[in-house]
Amino acid sequence: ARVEAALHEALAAGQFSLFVQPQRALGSGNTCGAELLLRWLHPELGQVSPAEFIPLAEDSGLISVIGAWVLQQGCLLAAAWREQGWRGSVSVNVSALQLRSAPLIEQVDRALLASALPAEALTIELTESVLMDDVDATADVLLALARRGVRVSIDDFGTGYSSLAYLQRLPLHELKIDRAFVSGIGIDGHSEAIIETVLAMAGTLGMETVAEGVETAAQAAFLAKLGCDAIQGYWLARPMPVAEFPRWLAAAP
Ligand code: G
Ligand code: G
Ligand code: MN
Ligand code: NA
Repeated sequence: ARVEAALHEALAAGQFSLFVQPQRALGSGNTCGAELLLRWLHPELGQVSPAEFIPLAEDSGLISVIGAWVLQQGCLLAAAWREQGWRGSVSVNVSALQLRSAPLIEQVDRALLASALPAEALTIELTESVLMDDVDATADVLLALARRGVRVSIDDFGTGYSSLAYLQRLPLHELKIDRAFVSGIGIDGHSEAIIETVLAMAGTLGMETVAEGVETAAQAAFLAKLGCDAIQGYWLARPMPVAEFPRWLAAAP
């Protein structure tokens, strides 16, 4: 109950904010996407990581309210950036409980309507475990998203257990290679082999690929050579306050 009160207050007091981390297409060099990352600046605790407070928000049921806020803000921001000429897709992370709750599709519809954002400019990121946990229920939600034209991405790919048969059956647009594998490039042959295999599989399944946690030029070069579509990570840019993104875009090649 104390946590619930704190999260309520955080929303009301405007303690939540969004950061954004750009993604670059390795072919064109364009900034093809940007992931939104929720931040909670607590007056006494300082920055609290979403890895800590999202589980608490799920337990207290507040995840739905917070998730709706992220979707609304995310779509409004994406629409504003589009207005300025940017043609990328904005990625929003969605947790297991959010996906299972009935209002997700309604929240997506409301956020798209209020922002007049084209559906393909919104990408929903789900982890593998969320996807595979209750495949039938998940499939319904993914189909509803796909019918609207919203893109769906599998986050942290390679850290969970995906059934390849389901991956093929579900309407999925993108696969994000977990940074644990990217950090092994040039160091660990197993990680490199896994990346190569995942990229080949994504190609076969017709999915786009984004490598996460790219921190060096050598990692980017390795991924480009293997045909990975896009990269995200500190090498390109650290997550930044959303207000800084237009200036970053203007300066990007
Ligand atoms: O940005 P950072 O490394 O602190 O993110 C930690 C974790 O929190 C990541 O797994 C990320 O996917 C998750 N996360 C960030 N923003 C959101 C959000 O808006 N909603 C949900 N459900 N998870 C988020
Ligand atoms: O689980 P998810 O992929 O949504 O988590 C994204 C998190 O990864 C963000 O919190 C972000 O701060 C972190 N991140 C982004 N780029 C890098 C990077 O290049 N290196 C490391 N170590 N973390 C990163
Ligand atoms: Mn993510
Ligand atoms: Na990830």
